[in-house]
Amino acid sequence: MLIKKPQDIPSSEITEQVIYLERRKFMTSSIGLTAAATLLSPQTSVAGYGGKTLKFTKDKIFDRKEELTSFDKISNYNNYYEFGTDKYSPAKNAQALTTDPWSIQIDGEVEKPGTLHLEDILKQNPLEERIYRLRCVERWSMVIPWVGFPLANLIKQAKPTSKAKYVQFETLERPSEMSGQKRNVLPWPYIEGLRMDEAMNPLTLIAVGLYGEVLPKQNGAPLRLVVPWKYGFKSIKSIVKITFTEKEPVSSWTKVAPNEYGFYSNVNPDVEHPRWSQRKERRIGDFLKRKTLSFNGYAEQVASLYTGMDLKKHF
Ligand SMILES: Nc1nc2c(c(=O)[nH]1)N[C@H]1C(S)=C(S)[C@@H](COP(=O)(O)O)O[C@H]1N2
Ligand SMILES: [Mo]
Repeated sequence: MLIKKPQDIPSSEITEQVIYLERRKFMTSSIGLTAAATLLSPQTSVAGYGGKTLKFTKDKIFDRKEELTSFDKISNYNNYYEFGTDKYSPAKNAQALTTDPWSIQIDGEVEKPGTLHLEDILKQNPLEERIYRLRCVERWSMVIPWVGFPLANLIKQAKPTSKAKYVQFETLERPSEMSGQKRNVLPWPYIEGLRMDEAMNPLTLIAVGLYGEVLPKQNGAPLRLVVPWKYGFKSIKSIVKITFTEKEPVSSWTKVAPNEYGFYSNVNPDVEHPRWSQRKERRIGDFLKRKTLSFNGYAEQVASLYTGMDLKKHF
């Protein structure tokens, strides 16, 4: 479904497509991927994964020229409470999740509610690579080469009504496969939300891949949200439902601790988390901390969404 073998791809598409492998061209078939990976230092940003390869274009605008976090770190240091509350459990426990077949329910204030199958979503939404920083509220960050498509495309296809002011997202609830859901650490299913203009912003991505390959389960397969100017918890994983609403959604984190996790959750070094300062962060792999940037460095693209709002109040 996601995958086309090279022989299935018409030559016209081959000239258009930019495969992630371009970046690691030096690792050609003469030297096996695993063998090559072991020759490189742990700091080198390459995938060593062998997952199914995706077909996508690459937008130069989003190549930040920052060192990418390695595939190994991105896929072994995760927050995904459905699979355990520590960072190392999801890589192990998420493998139990069935991600195929997968469908998403679209409902609420839309002209075209219904159930969309992942295959159809992917047929209608061409993929591109976006390199984004992810800043977790817990003060660590990564630079991640996602593969996905703008959420705006999907929203336009659903045709929201004039009453649709917000978008609510829901993760799968399946305790038989999601072992963490047997504990009440969060209200399940995991819920997140965006204001309509945030959801429509061209930066807002639905990711289905990482390092050119199908998203690992621990990173939210088969599809997850990525909102790079907000704290990581906004980027909800394994989405099964998108609801358009008139009222502001209440996220799982807001339900648990409204004083710590507000609706907006913009990366803002000037607003302290009640238990710690947000001025600095540690890029995974670095020893020294770095300054956290306003809107995680995306102020130019998104600051105007919040003109006139007091972001200390609307944290
Ligand atoms: N369904 C779901 N989505 C989730 C979470 C979660 O626990 N459950 N954790 C969030 C948090 S706190 C972060 S920092 C990011 C981490 O994404 P990553 O593991 O791909 O880096 O996922 C977010 N999405
Ligand atoms: Mo997070």
